[in-house]
Amino acid sequence: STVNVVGVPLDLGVSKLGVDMGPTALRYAGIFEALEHAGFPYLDEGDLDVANNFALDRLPPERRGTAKRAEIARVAENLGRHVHEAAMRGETPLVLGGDHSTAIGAIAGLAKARGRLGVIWIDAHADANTPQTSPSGNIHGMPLAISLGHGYPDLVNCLGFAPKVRPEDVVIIGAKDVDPDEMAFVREQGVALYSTFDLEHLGLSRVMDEAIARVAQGTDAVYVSFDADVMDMHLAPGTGIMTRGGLTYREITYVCRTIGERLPLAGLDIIEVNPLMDKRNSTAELCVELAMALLGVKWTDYERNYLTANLPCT
Ligand code: DIR
Ligand code: MN
Ligand code: MN
Ligand code: MN
Repeated sequence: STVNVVGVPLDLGVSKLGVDMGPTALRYAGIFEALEHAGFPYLDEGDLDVANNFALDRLPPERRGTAKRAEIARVAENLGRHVHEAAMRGETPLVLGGDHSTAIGAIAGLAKARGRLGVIWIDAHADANTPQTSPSGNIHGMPLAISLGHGYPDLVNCLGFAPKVRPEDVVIIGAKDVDPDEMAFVREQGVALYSTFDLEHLGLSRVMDEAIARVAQGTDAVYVSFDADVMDMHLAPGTGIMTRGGLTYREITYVCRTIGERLPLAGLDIIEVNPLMDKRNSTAELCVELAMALLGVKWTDYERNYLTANLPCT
C-alpha cells in the first residue's frame, strides 16, 4: 500500500535540542529514494507545524512545563488526525520524529482507524514513566504509559478515547536503561520487556519469535515505534541519548528484518534521530535502511541493489 510519510519536528518532550531536525535528517538521508527504489508508492506530506522549544523556554519557569505539554497535546491531536485519515484510506503511515512523544498521536490515530493494535517498542528505554514515576519529568519518557492510559489526561485522551493499547499487546525490545519505578509499572501492567540482557540470554531468534507472536495474537494491526537510541553509540551516535551496550548492526538488522518479513505493519515511526550528535548523517542513513527492512523489503534484493552500491568497500 501507499506509504504516507509525515515529519514531526518535535523536541518539546526532551531537554536537549536537535531531535526536531530528525525529519530533515531522514529526508536528506534518502528516505524517499529508498521507498522509490523499493517500489513502494509514497506520499510526502511534509512536516507538521510545531512550536520551537527555545521559544517556549523564554516563558517563566512556572508556565513553561504546562505550555510545552499543551503544545505536545496539540501536535498529538494533529498527528493523530493525519495518521487516522491516512490509515482509513488504506495507507501505511511512516512518521519521522521528533522525540518519542511523537508516538502518542501516531498510536492514537492508528488505533482509532484499525482497532486493537499490537505495538513493538524498539528502544533502549521503556518510555513507561508516569508523572509520578518520572525522575526527569520529560514527556519523551512517558509515551508508552500514556498509550496504555496512564499519565497526563490531556495526552492520555488524545483523539478522545483511552487507552489506545492493551498491555498484553505490547512488547519492548532492547531496553537497558529503565528507571526503577518505571520497571515496577511495566511489571504490574504485564507488558513484555526484553532487555539487552534477554537478547543475549534467550537469543535473538527466540525473542523475536515470542515478540511477533505476542503482538499478532488477537490484534487487528501492528505498529512499530523505533527509537534510534536502541543502537550502540558507536553505530548510531546521532540520537538524543548515546549509551554503550546498545544493539549492534547485526542485532538491529535481525530485529527489523524478522518483523518486516513476518508482519504486515499498519504503521511505523523513526524517532529521536538527532543530526547535531551525528557523524555525517550516518545514523539517519542507517535508520532509512532499517525502515525499509521494517516495511518488508526483501533483504537479499535490498543488499544487492541498493546497499552494496553505496558501500565504499565493494
Ligand atoms: C528516562 C529517559 N527514562 C526519562 N528516557 C528516555 O527521562 O524518563 N530516553 N526515553 O530516550
Ligand atoms: Mn524512546
Ligand atoms: Mn530511548
Ligand atoms: Mn527518548
